[in-house]
Amino acid sequence: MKSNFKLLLAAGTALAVSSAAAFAGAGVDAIMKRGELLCGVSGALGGFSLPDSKGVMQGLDADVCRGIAAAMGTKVKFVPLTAQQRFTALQSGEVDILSRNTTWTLTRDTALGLNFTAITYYDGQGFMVPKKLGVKSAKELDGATVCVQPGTTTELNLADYFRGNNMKYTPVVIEGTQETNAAFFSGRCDVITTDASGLASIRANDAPKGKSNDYVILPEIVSKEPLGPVVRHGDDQFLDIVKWVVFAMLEAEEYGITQGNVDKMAAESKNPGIQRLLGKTPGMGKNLGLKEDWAHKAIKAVGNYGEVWERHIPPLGLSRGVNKSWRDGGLMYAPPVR
Ligand SMILES: N[C@@H](CCC(=O)N[C@@H](CS)C(=O)NCC(=O)O)C(=O)O
Repeated sequence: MKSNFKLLLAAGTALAVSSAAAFAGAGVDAIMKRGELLCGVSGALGGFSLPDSKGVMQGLDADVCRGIAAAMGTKVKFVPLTAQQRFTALQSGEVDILSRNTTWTLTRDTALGLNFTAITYYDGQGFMVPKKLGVKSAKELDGATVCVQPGTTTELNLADYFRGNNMKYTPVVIEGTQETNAAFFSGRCDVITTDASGLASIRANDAPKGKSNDYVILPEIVSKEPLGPVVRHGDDQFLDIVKWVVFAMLEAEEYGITQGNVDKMAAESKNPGIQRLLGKTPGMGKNLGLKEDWAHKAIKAVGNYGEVWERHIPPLGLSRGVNKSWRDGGLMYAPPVR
């Protein structure tokens, strides 16, 4: 029995290795042939991905995909996915990439057959309660009913936090942001928990009209939630492209290259780093298997990382904090484009 299992395992590994080799670049080829990047988003989270009144997907996660598509010279199509659906959708090829407030963890990066690429938002999990409960700290939540979404790190951290603090809670597990928020705002649970950015978004966008100040986000941040785009195992070229488009957006901010001045910078700048980034000095594009103006196109489409951030996140009432560039004391740091 045991040796059979080992054999099966070996066969499985061999298959995985050979299919990975066969698929090198396959994702990129498919995207290029289709002329469209299929980007899995939440679609229900203001600031990250939410359609505007014209039906155009807006937000930081959406713009990351727009930047990647621009660098590849393709269109982009957004596919809204719940937390529960997202990994299967990526594994099955329904989408090419997830840019969907998704936390980088070891298990997701390995056992799920996925590759995290870069961190586009440093976050952490928090709790929100109605002000009228008079709760000031998460330590006072013993016995609470907590609304939480399935298939999230949130669910796991919640269990860890309450166990670690010797507190009890009753989870109310509901799939889908709108459904979860509705449950919270109608009083089906005392507390809602998710990424702090998600809480700010829910308070700003989903609270009953004029009532957002009736809800408070408690001061405790109980986990690390590094959020960023995810791709499938097996296409290193696509992994590189996604990673380096994000890094290019960060590096553009370091150089002061913006959506407004990128053409002028490309034409006039004598800075060797800028010339390399914007393809004036060739080589970077070739290394990625893209045209030399890949980063120029991405910045032209959405701006640098700071511009994307400023466009979408301040309306949630959040300040840049650790998501500032390392030059301003934050954690956003890109390896050099060279
Ligand atoms: N970052 C966490 C949580 C992400 C998450 O899915 N959060 C919820 C609440 S903000 C969400 O986006 N739900 C949208 C949906 O399921 O439609 C994770 O990767 O597991």
